[in-house]
Amino acid sequence: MEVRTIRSLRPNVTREEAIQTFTASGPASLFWKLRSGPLQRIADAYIPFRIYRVRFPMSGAQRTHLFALDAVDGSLDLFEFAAPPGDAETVSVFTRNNPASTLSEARSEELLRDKVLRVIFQQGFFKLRRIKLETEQLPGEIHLPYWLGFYGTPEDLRCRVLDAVRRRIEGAKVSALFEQWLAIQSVQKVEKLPDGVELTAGKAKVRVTVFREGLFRVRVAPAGTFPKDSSWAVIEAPEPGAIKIDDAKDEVRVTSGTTVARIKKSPLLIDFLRDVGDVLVADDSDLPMAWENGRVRVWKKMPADEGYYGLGDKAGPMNRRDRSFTMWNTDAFGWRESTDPLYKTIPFFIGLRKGLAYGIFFDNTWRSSFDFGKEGHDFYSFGAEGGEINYYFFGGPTPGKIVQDFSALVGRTKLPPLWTLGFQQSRYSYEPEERVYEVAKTLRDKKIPADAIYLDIDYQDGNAPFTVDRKKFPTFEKMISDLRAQGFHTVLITDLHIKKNPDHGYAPYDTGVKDDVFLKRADGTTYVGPVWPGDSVFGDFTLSRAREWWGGLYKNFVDMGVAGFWNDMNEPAIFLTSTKTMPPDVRHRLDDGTTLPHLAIHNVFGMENVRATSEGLLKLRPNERPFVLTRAAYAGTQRYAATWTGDNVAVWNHLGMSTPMLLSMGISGYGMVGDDIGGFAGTPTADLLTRWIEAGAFNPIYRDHTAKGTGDQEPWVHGAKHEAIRRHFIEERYRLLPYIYTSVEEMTRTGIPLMRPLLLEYPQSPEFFNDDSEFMFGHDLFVSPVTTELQDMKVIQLPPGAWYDYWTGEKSSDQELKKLKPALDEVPVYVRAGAIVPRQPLVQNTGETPNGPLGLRVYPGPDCKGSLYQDDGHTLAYEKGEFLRVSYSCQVGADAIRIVSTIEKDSYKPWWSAAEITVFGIGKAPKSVRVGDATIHEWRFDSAQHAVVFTLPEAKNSWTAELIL
Ligand code: MIG
Repeated sequence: MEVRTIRSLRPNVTREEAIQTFTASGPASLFWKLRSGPLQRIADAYIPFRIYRVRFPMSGAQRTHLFALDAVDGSLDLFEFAAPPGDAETVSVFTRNNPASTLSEARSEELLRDKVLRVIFQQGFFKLRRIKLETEQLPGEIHLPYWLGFYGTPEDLRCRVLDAVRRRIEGAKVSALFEQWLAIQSVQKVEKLPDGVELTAGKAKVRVTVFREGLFRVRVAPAGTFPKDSSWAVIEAPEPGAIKIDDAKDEVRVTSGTTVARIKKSPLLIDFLRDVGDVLVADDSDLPMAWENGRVRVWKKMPADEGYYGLGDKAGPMNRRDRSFTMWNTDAFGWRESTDPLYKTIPFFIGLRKGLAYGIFFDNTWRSSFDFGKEGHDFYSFGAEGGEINYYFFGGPTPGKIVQDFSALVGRTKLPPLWTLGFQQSRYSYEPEERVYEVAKTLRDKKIPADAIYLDIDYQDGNAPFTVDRKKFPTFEKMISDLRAQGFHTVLITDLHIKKNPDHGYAPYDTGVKDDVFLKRADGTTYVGPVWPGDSVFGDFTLSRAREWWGGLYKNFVDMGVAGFWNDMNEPAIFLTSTKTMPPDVRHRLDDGTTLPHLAIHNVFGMENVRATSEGLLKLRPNERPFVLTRAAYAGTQRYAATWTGDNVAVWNHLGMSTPMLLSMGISGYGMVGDDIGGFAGTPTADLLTRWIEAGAFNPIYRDHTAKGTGDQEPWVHGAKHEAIRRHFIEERYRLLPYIYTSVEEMTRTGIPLMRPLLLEYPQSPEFFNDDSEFMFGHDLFVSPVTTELQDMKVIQLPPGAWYDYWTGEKSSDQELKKLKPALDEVPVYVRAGAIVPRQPLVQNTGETPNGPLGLRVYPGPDCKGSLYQDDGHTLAYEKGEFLRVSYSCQVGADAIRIVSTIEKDSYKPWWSAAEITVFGIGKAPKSVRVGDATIHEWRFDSAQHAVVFTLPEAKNSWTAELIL
């Protein structure tokens, strides 16, 4: 029999129905009976709680699994004993709401139950007065296919087990809780606005307006009054352009460009369509928009073939379908696939079917949630615990256009300093001073290129931000300038918590008190919370003057020549409290004199913190590009800071998870992103660190970082063989910098990230939509990092078109299936036929002038082109037009290949004047090589690489070269 998932939020189910469905649900003698809290008002809720022994046929191992019904979203969740009960074992919990790390050990089933209960209830979803737990060991033994025991990430495992269980449980019919949602009613009145329509439905008003062509906005005021319009994310002003409104009896249509909003009147339902008729997304007629007690929610139909991509740093597969997520910025040490929420809130996603794409940005900063099919199979939903129904709809039509439009709406990454694209070395913590010098020297002695060294919290005096521990760092200023002289940029951590340290001449505290910029509670007292320095106070970052105060704190470090700053813990993370953050009665002040509760500001607090840092640095060094690294973010934070994915773990699975997470960040507008190379928690094995350094060479931010107490993790730690491989990939990164920097500059103008999921480049090829392990690095490189220690065959399906092997130059045929066993020193990388890739001679850091010609690798193919952007790499002179831009193209004829270089802008003098050109895919030596009108003789044919190589001594002006075949 079928396990019915629940429309728990469906407005029209009665309490009686609910209870009935539940009691009819088969062998439900195991349950938790929940009463009280928000649930008691509605219905008694039962959570079936069942234990199964699962046998894995291949190993013969038995495991005990426990399935529970999650009363929040009505899903089945799996709790797994990793070893048979009785032993000292690990318990893994795969559920939506439980940070798995809180359940790391349990010795018996009793303990497990106890812990599960505690964890679920600690999440604050239920406030229980009484829990009744009845248990019975079910005799059932489920046989699951062998792969469950061996392959697959926990998230995979979870999905598959759930599937298996859904198919096997007899008579189980589950249903859960119903809240009294008030659904929107029928439209009584339609008013035309200059940019759209305002609809009256009962007491509620709904505005459907056009923001930009093909970009709509929906706002709902349940009681009929729209609050003041404001957003932390949106930076564009509306420019609706031409719109068309058709008000018919049953529906109103608002058309902008080729996108139509169709509002059905009874009840009010909003659909978005292409003007040719394709429905992009439609409200579910059983589930109109609704609200309850301050909460708001929107449901949409979920076609069987639609996937959902985006949502920022959510873990697990890029396609969010069949999962649900919470947005509540959280310090999530040692997160895994199932951990949610994580550090960031980017409430934006793309819905994608073959040939049809749209985007939705739910601009609501409260704790919000997105459910893509856990609640029901044919609808999805999003909503928040407070605030407005306020979402933007992007009509696309392509995923690329949606990413462009979304990133324009919330702001794009600013051009970063070039050094931040180099290799960065970090750990928690390099101390004392001698160790920092030693790490820097070793990198240089071993000729491992690097640009940055990070100092984590231990350089500070008692962990108080903006101080220096002079015992460990007696000549701190000299160290910074010595490092600088060796080509290292120093990045200092400066967390947002200010030590509560009155009467000690601690300026950050004293000036903050004097300026009244610290956060207060509802009763007017300053909020004090324990973090690294002990009792701490916090800037009220939603106030301009608090941001200015904070920005000014950087003066001393900036004067010392510190290059960049790292704002950690800004979720905000608070110790010794079960919520891990500030209490809800903290009041955030706004410039207009009003305040907002923490629940409304929590998710943007980190963003306003790094905004203060970035704006402060710009003020202190007006002609330098700031570099700030943040952990927490809301949509749009890329305007102020780069980011990383927080505290990952030094295990293979995390290396695998890094790709879909970084890709998801990229399509969520956040392109300057990396993860802790090698893993933060734990110590990587030699092979793992090597593979991670290989993969990281093709990530936007390339930073090796690890936790306190772990083994050393610098590239040289595992002996000569590993060191050589790692050096090789770091060197390749540096050789590719002209291509990388050009792609990053493109990202600042278009929002298209450096690291791109295949769906962005191939939206007509659904077979690539869910590719979580491969990606495009820039427009032309296809990268397939090795993220497993298994020696299995790696099968790579190349995307449409012909490709060249990046390492050997060998050309593959169209749509070739590659079957490879990459050795430890190999990463499959392919170049699109039709690419021209600029490169440079090796340097040890980006401050070093490359010695030699610009490299141009030409890969003949259709639509053959490339470009190069260069500037001084660190000032804002580029904003005044001081840059070089060159575009390249090639035409492939039957008996000639022509390569053209066109200078588009030459207001910056690059380091090169010569260019070395390598043309791949040439079967035999050409008859001649011509540059302009002249035939040249200095060229060579590389028969192994099927390439012709020649140098243009003067390549700074536009030129044309031709291979006569
Ligand atoms: O609670 O500053 O994610 O990168 O090394 C730990 C010490 C605080 C967490 C960050 C990590 C950093 C560490 N921090």
